[in-house]
Amino acid sequence: MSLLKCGKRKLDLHTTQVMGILNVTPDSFSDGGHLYSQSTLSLDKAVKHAEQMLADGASIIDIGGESTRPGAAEVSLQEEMDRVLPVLERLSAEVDVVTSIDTSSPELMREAAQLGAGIINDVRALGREGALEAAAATGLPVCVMHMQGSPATMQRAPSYDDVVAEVLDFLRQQVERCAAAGIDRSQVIVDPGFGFGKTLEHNLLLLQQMDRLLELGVPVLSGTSRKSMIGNLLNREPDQRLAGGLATVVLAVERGARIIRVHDVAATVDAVRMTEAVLAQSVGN
Ligand code: 7PM
Repeated sequence: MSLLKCGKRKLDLHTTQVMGILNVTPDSFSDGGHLYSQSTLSLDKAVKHAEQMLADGASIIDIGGESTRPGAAEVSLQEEMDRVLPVLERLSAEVDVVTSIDTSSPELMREAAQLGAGIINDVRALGREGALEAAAATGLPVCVMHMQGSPATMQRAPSYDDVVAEVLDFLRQQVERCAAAGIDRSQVIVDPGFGFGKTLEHNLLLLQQMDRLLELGVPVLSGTSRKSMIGNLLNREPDQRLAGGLATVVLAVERGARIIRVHDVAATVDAVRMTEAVLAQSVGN
């Protein structure tokens, strides 16, 4: 369960790893006349951001080109590819780090693997037509996440009888489905999907009982960074959610999460190291 084979690189999950979020947003400077519709300027900025996160202690850079914000419209495949692939190409050539690709598109999974991606991270748990087969064909580790509904509608009326049991059942089924498709169990990561079709109470309960996901025997990823579960509880805007977010990081690490997905890498790495030191300390002199 503890060594991920991310293409050319390996990732040791004996200790908790921090995944830095690299958002690649639409580019207002694009002239549309290039192979990829992104300017050198925005590419340079993305590479610099990734390098900073690496210097701050991230071991994975998560590249996402599709906004999965509640209520967001879906972006076209071409748009998503135009945002993600140039950045991935630059990072593969210039930065020594494992990249993960936040996508549900089988076409992008295949292209990204060709360009050196290390992990496939799919908030739709390989649910799109052809996604499971595409992910399996890459031979890369996959992160499967729980979501109730779709990004467009998921926050309208989230409802569960027992949210922890239902998320656990779903993730168990996804591990089996991946294994049946030829993805080694040791290369599957599960994620409860904070904020994806969950009320504040659902999110708090999932974090409180995150250790129940460990029975699946695969690494758990936790992504709470700047999310509304923090904002709603503390009444804070996204740029004021770091302290609340760090509290969730400490709790997730204590409950056995092995990958922490965040915007604020430096502060998170400190919180993770501190938490792990306390957990590892044994009685002595
Ligand atoms: C707008 C709203 C943009 C929400 C982006 C988001 C997760 C993820 C995201 C997660 C995994 C965000 C989300 N969240 N992948 N991708 N787990 N595995 O807040 O929780 O970053 S996108």
